[in-house]
Amino acid sequence: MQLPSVPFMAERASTVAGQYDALYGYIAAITIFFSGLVAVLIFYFAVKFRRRHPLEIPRPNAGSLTLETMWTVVPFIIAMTIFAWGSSLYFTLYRQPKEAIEIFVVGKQWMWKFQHTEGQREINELHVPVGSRVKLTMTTEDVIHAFAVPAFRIRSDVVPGRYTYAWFEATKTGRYHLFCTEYCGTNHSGMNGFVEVMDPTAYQTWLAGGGSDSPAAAGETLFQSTGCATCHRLDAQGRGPNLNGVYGKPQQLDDGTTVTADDAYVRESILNPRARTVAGFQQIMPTYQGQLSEEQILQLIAYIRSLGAPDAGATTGSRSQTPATDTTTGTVAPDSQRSNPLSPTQPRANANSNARTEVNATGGGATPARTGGNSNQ
Ligand code: HEC
Ligand SMILES: [Cu+2]
Repeated sequence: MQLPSVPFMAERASTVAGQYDALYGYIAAITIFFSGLVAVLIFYFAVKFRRRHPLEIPRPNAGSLTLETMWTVVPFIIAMTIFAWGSSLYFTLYRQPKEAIEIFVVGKQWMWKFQHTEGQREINELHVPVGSRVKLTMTTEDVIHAFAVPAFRIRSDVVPGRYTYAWFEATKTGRYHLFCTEYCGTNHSGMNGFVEVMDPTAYQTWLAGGGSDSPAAAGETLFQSTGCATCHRLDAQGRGPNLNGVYGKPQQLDDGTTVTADDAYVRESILNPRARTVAGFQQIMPTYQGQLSEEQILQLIAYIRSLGAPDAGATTGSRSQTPATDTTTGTVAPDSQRSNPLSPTQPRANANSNARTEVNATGGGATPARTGGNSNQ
């Protein structure tokens, strides 16, 4: 269905934009209808039931079961349609597709840094192809930010010490505003930029136009240079577990539980290795808290992910076009989108201390790091 375009509203340039606006329009229409109805009835009743005589006494009102049932059942049904429609759209928006172009996003007072799987890096400018799904893995070096592209109808908080995700599929080439939509200090209003949606061939040309190491390759270099490789050898001889094929798989811990080695788990292993210990190993891994930037941690994750992954080529190398099957509405494990599926307190505490040092170092002033109350998650 083609929706009318509304003045002052952002363009619709993604696959979800139309659905989003339809729901929004539905809720707005209900609100306008009932507000109008109440306003009209106020006047109508005021006239109809006005006091006509100084001594008039109104007739007693015995109530009406029919009326009462109606004003209970009708709003209930309306509220449930909003709920059902809203949750189905919510799952479309917040379940991440399995097959997508992956981009790392790091927010920082006051800029957005992007890194593509091929290695291209950009600041406040994001190039993507039209007609492909793009998945953003986001975190921040300092305070809470929020990443929003109104034309795509996406918005997600970006929280220190956590990974949050967003995805979109652009439907029109063009240049679209991106914003930080969470007050994050003095220059918050300047923390914006553009998403440049290109046609696929232009995008390929752009990608080919130089760039540094891919995140996975940069991660491999870091893995050697920061000494991870001395313990994590790719044979059984190391003092740490062999990380081959670990990513995405359940890990047996020494307390008998298992966890899935997702982004949050690998991040925690690096910054807070004592939080969880792999069964059969000693707690000898040092913490890398304060020694690695958020981008470096993302690079290490990309490298660990590429190790022995069955589809390593697909996740770290080639760009996948929109898959034929709809992976956004299937049975995608929601684990990776839960805000912090593993340990709700540990990583955040670490990240906060990180944020403080970062802020002092840059002399940044206001850092209203909001805690808790993350309405998006
Ligand atoms: C001194 C040796 C040592 C160094 C250096 C070291 N690790 Fe570890 N690492 C370990 C040990 C031992 C474990 C298992 C015990 C635990 O979980 O704490 C481990 C666990 C891990 C795990 C979880 C593995 C699993 O199977 O679930 C990851 C991921 C990891 N390390 C990544 C890194 C990265 C990345 C670096 C470098 C930034 C690094 N390690 C440096 C010894 C080390
Ligand atoms: Cu911001």
